[in-house]
Amino acid sequence: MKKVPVTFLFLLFISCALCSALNTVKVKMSGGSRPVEAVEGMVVVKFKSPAPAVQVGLLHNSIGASPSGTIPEINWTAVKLPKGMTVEQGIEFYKNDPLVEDVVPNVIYKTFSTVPNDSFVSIQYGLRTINAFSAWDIEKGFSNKTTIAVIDTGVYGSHSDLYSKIDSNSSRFDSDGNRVNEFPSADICGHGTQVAGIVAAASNNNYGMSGVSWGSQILSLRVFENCVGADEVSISSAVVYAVQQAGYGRVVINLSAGYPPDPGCTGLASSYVNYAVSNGVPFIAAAGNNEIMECPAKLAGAIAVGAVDSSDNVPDFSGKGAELDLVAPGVDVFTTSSEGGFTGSATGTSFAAPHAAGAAALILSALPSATTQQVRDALEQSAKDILTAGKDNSSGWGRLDAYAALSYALGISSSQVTAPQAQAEVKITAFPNPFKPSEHTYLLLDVPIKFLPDDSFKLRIFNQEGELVRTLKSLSWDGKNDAGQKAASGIYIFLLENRTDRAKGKVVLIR
Ligand SMILES: [Ca+2]
Ligand SMILES: [Ca+2]
Repeated sequence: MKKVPVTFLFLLFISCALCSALNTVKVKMSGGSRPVEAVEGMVVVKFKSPAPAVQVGLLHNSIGASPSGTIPEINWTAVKLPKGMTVEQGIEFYKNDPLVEDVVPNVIYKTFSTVPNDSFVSIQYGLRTINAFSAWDIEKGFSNKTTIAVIDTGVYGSHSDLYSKIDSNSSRFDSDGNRVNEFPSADICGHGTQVAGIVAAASNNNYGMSGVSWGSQILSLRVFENCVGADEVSISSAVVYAVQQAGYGRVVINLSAGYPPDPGCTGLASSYVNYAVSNGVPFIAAAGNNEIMECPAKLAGAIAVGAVDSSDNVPDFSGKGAELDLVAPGVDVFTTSSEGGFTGSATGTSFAAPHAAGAAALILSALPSATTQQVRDALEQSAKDILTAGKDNSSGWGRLDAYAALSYALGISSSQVTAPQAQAEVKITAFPNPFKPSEHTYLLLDVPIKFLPDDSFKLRIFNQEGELVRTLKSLSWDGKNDAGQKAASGIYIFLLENRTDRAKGKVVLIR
């Protein structure tokens, strides 16, 4: 029983985005220069050892307070204060009693990663996957101006989470290469709007989602006349236009479209890619959804991006081959939709590439003099190696890590900051144990706090035969398998992992 309140607190933070937040107050600490944020109506007391339980109980009773949980290993007791008593008054009361060694407010911890206030950030798995929260501690994209050219079906420019980000030079191009200014921009098929949200939706604006690069402008260059296809001339014109505009700062091109090479990519494709790259514009191209490397991603100058899902698995459809440079989230990605809302099902390498384009823009914002080769090296060399060791045809150099890429570009040894430390295994306890789903709705895990600031963690539950039963992103289990069926009675082993640590525990399930 003793640890339950603490566990519950963590669960509220982690798996319950819609639950009401803790009531907190600012508490002025004696000797402190500014107030600290703490839980309202609660103090945490350390009693002198040995403090007779009866006397301690009488002390609580004398003001109508009640203990709400203890942490016996370190000898602290959380105390719920009577209604109307402030935290300062509670501290004053306990501090002066001879039974008490120390008393503190229940201070609120904040994570050390950058967490924007956009309401859907918690379900944007792609941001966690690419380590965006840590990347934003280094660069949010405001240090130097950058523009991401979204060469696509257009962008729905009136979207509440995009309109402030759309550049007024946004344009459409016809098949003769003629440009028409199109501002506010419009999206004829919905695809470009989904790409645009991923690269640079308005971020930390208390609304909707967050883009990878908070500071980048979006230049919508619509090359699709209809939903069927876009022609290479209009694409070439759009590329040249994006490269030539002054006042954009450093430009990154994202092209989430292409065609199968037959026999190879056209000379025109080679020309426009080389033009962009030789003029300092990284050219990010989706690898394609037909298992092969499509054009222009196949070209050496393009940075070709394939897809992974939330578990770093490469889907069958993702373009594969020796020319693949890296992979990024591209299955069920959450992003802006051209109906004005959001979608959680954007799937395809189209939505992987913009994660890399956003990361490239962060690098250029931090390092505006970086060459396109330096941007490429940073993205590739810092990618998390997955599948077979080293570069491979299904995942290229590995899965995008925006934080590691920035660290690499800035010359901070990424091994210093991101490499997992020796994976010391920690034991975690489950409550209740045995777990009877007929009586207890959920099994709760009591985990070390180091797992919590960074919600890259994954919980996997195995049966005694070592078969994976359930994969979860929360610290509670309802006793069902991934298919939603009730797990049978038996011993289950759970394994909790984040980027640097792992913890293990056991529970008995009784039906
Ligand atoms: Ca937003
Ligand atoms: Ca690999």
